[in-house]
Amino acid sequence: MIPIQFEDQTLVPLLDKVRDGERLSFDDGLHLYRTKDLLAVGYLANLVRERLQGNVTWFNVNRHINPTDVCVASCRLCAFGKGVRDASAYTMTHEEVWHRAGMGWSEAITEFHIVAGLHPTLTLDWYCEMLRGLKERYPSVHLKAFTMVEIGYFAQRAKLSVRQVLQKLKDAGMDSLPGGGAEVFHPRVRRIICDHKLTGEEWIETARTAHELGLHSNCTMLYGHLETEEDRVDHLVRLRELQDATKGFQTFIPLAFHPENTALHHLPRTSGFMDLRNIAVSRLMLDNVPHIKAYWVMMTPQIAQIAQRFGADDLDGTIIEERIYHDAGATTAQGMRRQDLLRLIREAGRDPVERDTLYRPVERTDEPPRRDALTVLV
Ligand code: V47
Repeated sequence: MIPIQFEDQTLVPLLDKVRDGERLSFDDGLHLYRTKDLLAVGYLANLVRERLQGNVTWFNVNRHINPTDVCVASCRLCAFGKGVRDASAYTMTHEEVWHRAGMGWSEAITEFHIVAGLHPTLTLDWYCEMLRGLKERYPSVHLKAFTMVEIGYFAQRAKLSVRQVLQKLKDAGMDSLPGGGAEVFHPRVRRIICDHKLTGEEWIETARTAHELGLHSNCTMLYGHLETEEDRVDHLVRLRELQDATKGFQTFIPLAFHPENTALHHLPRTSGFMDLRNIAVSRLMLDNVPHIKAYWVMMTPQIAQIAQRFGADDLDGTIIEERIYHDAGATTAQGMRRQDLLRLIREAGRDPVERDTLYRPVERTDEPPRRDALTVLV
């Protein structure tokens, strides 16, 4: 074995644990957040990443759709949600959603990522109809739709249980759920950044129910606002506990807080150091979650590329049109071409593999793209 020289020698016991595949403790997590030796943390995370995923970096060809930005929650962390009477707010019709879904490059999209504000009058039936219409028009496209927060809100409005809501959406075509809305579970932080959202426990229980119904989901953590290092480790440990029970999480996405146009605009943006550390620590703490996603819109393509050597094994995605981060001041592009994703991944020395939402490799041939995914595209 090649001898490793860590600048921070106190990390050597963690190297032994990681090499032995031993689970890291809460205190180990804190240690990883507090050391200045980022390269050592990255080295450890890379060991786990390569053990789980080899040299592969996964990417996908997807489109984000945000049917409405009207939101009753008015979270301090958010720049996307608008009041129902706000002149700049929008709500798409079903036809607009279906049409927008088909706009983009001439590439066969495998996933629609659908997230919206908590709209006070749109009904559960409206969302089910929207999903059915998407499935009818784009039958091969996976519908990754609605955060746990939206699910909780639908249940409250429709006076149904979370399980009933999830079942109805599943029957209408929802294939899996994205990981948003988790923020940081600790109630002290939640009270300040998103006081009208469901609690951390409710987020966990909603995810548990989704997994019990056979729906996969992702999970996230929003960092770089008012949370402490303990809050972050606590968040990761709680996700790890649920994953032990359900195995339903596919990927974890650390999300860097963007303060512009939010009620927390006085806070500084996260640094590259912090972004890479969160990728690495999550890879090390979430030993049972198969993938760690570097979301380039949020962390820039440059950092997302380096993240492929700090624990990440996924680079999401073509996206095409992004609103949540751009409303909060993101200066990254709206979308990325497939060939640019390939270039970024290859330059990082990784082998790009296109995936669908469930991490099955997607075969591309030189034949024309599938018609069913491209009715409006070409
Ligand atoms: O839930 C909102 C966060 C999330 C801000 O599952 C903000 O594959 C930073 O969850 N600054 C939505 N973050 C994005 C999300 C996501 C993204 C990419 C892939 C997947 C996936 C999920 O963005 C929200 C919230 O946590 N957010 N406002 C802000 N100002």
